[in-house]
Parts: sequence; structure tokens; C-alpha cells
Amino acid sequence: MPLHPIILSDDKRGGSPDTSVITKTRPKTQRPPLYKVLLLNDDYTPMEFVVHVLERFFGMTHSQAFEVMLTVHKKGLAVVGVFSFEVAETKVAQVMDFSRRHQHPLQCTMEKE
Ligand code: TYC
Repeated sequence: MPLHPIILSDDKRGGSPDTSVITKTRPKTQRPPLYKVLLLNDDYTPMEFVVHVLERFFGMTHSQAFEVMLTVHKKGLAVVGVFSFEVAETKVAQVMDFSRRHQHPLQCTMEKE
């Protein structure tokens, strides 16, 4: 991993632009990419089922879940959470499996933030 110098701003020696003293290095940290989980509207899934999904898989209260469900219903989709790749993939699979088992066409997808 490359080390990037930290140029201290208290270098009082003046001179040409490249004369700063390098006193420390630190490894550049990399944050893992995040993924948005999106819930899509459809004409058939009952509103109460969507509310239940949001409570069960996304830890929302009933009132949060109801609000988000209405947003999806009105706008066509909504971001219901932001997670690491593995967690997002698991949430999508859980929602899709649960919906299919209950014979609802509810769709859930993920996209890189
Ligand atoms: N549009 C659905 C209905 O009127 C409700 C719904 C909301 C469906 C959100 C899917 O992700 C969804 N019964």
C-alpha cells in the first residue's frame, strides 16, 4: 500500500514551493463501496405486506415502514437502506424469497452508491 506524505502547514522556511518538510506518513485507508437497496412499486402487492417486509428485514418501526411504503407507492421506488455488498445482497435475496413464497410480485434490487 503506498504511503502518502502529510505536508505540515507550519513550515516557515519559505523558499520555492517544493521545500516543505515531510514529518509523518500514514497508510491511505480505503472505505468499502456501499450499495443502495431499492424497493420497487407494483400494482398487486398488498400495502400491509410491504410494511411487514420493511419491519422484518430493514428494522423499521411500523410508522417508518408505512411512510416508506407510501413513498414507494407514490414515487415508484425508494432507497430502503445502504449496506456493504454482502449485506445488500442478503437483504435483496431475503425480500425476493419472502415475496415469492407469499406469491407477491414485489421487487427489490441493489445498486452501487
Ligand atoms: N402499489 C401497491 C398497492 O397499491 C402497494 C405497494 C407499495 C406495492 C410498495 C409495492 O414496493 C411496493 N397495493
